[in-house]
Amino acid sequence: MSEVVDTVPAEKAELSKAEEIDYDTETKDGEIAVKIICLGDSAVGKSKLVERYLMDGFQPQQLSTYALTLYRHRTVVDGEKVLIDFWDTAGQEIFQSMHASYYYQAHACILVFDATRKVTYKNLTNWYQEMRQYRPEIPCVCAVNKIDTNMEVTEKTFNFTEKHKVPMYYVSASNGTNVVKLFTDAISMAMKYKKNPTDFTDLVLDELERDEN
Ligand SMILES: Nc1nc2c(ncn2[C@@H]2O[C@H](COP(=O)(O)OP(=O)(O)O)[C@@H](O)[C@H]2O)c(=O)[nH]1
Ligand SMILES: [Mg+2]
Repeated sequence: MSEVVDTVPAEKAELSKAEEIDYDTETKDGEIAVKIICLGDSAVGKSKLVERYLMDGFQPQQLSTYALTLYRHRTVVDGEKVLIDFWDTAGQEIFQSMHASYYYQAHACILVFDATRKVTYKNLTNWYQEMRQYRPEIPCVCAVNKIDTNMEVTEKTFNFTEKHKVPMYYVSASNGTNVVKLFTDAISMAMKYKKNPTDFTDLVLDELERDEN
């Protein structure tokens, strides 16, 4: 993990700034700050999807500490200024588990699997369960990616959707199908959640912190 630190010294100053965001509050510019995490097996297309959504001019930042990549995006939704940090894994997913800090303060989750590799669908359940341990209430969407190589998959329904009440999006990072829809929905859900958090764990932690002070 520390290899990453050594390869991007020039970006370090930026990184510490990025790390300092408290996603539970507004930014100093009065933006709503939301954190959206991407989860799924290695090579399902998580990074390509974010890059496709953000298109060009994007300089992802390697966050050294947790082996992750941060994509910071600013936009306006319904007249409100929003800062969105998409957190993307940078290799740690091969261990089938992410560090707790990856989940910390996340407002929404995008789960991704690969239409050409069944095992990546099977593993969704593990990712989902791990995420729920840390974030019991956050909205979650699911993307079956690479439909450009397997169009038949779009005829299928998935038990996962029913079971966990997670909407499914049939997408392709390669040709762009449904990518904007996936991300704009995830952003609006994250904003909704932030404005009206029902996350019991958060409330409990807040209470505990208050007691300590
Ligand atoms: N055909 C096709 N290939 C894709 C698509 N999205 C990603 N890939 C390929 O899948 C591989 C893994 O993508 P990447 O974004 O690095 O996966 P990650 O490990 O989940 O971040 C790369 O070779 C991509 O070019 C897609 O929608 N269609
Ligand atoms: Mg990646």
